[in-house]
Amino acid sequence: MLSPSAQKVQNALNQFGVTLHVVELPASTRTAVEAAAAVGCTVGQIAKSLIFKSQSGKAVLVIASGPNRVNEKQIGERLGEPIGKADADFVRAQTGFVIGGVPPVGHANPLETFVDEDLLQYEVIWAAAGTPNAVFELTPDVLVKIAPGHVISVK
Ligand code: 5CA
Repeated sequence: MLSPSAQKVQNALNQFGVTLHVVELPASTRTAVEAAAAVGCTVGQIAKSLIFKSQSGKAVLVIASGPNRVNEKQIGERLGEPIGKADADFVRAQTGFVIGGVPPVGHANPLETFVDEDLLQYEVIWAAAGTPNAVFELTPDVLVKIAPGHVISVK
């Protein structure tokens, strides 16, 4: 049995017609480093779903490889308006999930999305699945399919 938030992500994944399985782990997957340790992959293979807020109040999703620090200036230029960090309440309202569990799909509102090109080098990657203990494994090509957006260098 998945917790309700993890099940919400599983349901969203099911709608894409791909076979992906959310797993809930005893260990924390709240951060990229913890998630990598919990599943036994490199931090680079963790797809972090980061929420930013644009100047006009739009939510922007950047799916970044674990170690990469997002270059907000560059994303802002690409978007056409500056972006900054979002606070926890904004993340919760826009995605329906808490920080540390924000998944790449299944959000409350559709989000303009940028995908880190560094994720494409891996055979498999892992993403958060709704809670700070839930993740799922996928391939980069499936990520780009289910979370369509601009594939760019984010760092
Ligand atoms: N489950 C893991 C691996 S996928 C995960 O969600 N990692 S994460 O990096 O995507 O989520 C944590 C991110 O949330 C941090 O990198 C940071 O950008 C953001 N964050 C953490 N604390 C806060 C906060 N108080 N306010 C806004 N954003 C925060």
